[in-house]
Amino acid sequence: MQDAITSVINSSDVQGKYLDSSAMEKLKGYFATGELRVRAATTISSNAATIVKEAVAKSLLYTDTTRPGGNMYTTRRYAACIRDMDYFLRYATYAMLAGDPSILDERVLNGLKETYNSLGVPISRTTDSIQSMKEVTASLVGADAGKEMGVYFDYICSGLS
Ligand code: CYC
Repeated sequence: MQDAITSVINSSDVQGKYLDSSAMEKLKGYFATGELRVRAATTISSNAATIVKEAVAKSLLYTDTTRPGGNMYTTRRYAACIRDMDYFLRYATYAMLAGDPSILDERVLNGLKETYNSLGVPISRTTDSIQSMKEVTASLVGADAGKEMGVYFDYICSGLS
């Protein structure tokens, strides 16, 4: 896992250089948004269940996915789906705090598309539900932090597509 600081330092290190002005600008941007990130993570962690619940209501409930024959049908599968959404929210929050998406590649996306395909989990429904979490989260944490979280929700969606 990397974060905004280690990724800037690593890329200077491979070139054997001190941080140049563009690297410094990246760091400044990260530090300037530090409080925003921490505040958003606090709000998200105390509202995680509500965020998932509202996103399910917006994108999955009463669709063919929850009806007999749908991938969320039976409580076992419904629970697996809610759990996956909670994973996406939690890991997107970690990535937003770190200012770097690498944790998503390593711990969420690695092999996920293949797993979903083999279990018949519909990818487009999954990305719809992630987009709904993005909207619900933005309405809770405000536009600036919502935009920052959006980067990582979108990253998960592109990794699945
Ligand atoms: C299943 N989701 C799974 C499985 C994995 C993950 C590995 C197979 C094993 C299991 O059932 O637990 C995902 N596991 C993860 C992730 C991590 C991990 C991301 C990283 C922390 O350790 N079905 C739908 C919805 C969608 C859904 C659209 C929810 C958004 O129709 C999810 N995932 C879903 C379902 C299953 C599943 C229903 C169970 C499928 C089955 O067993 O038939």
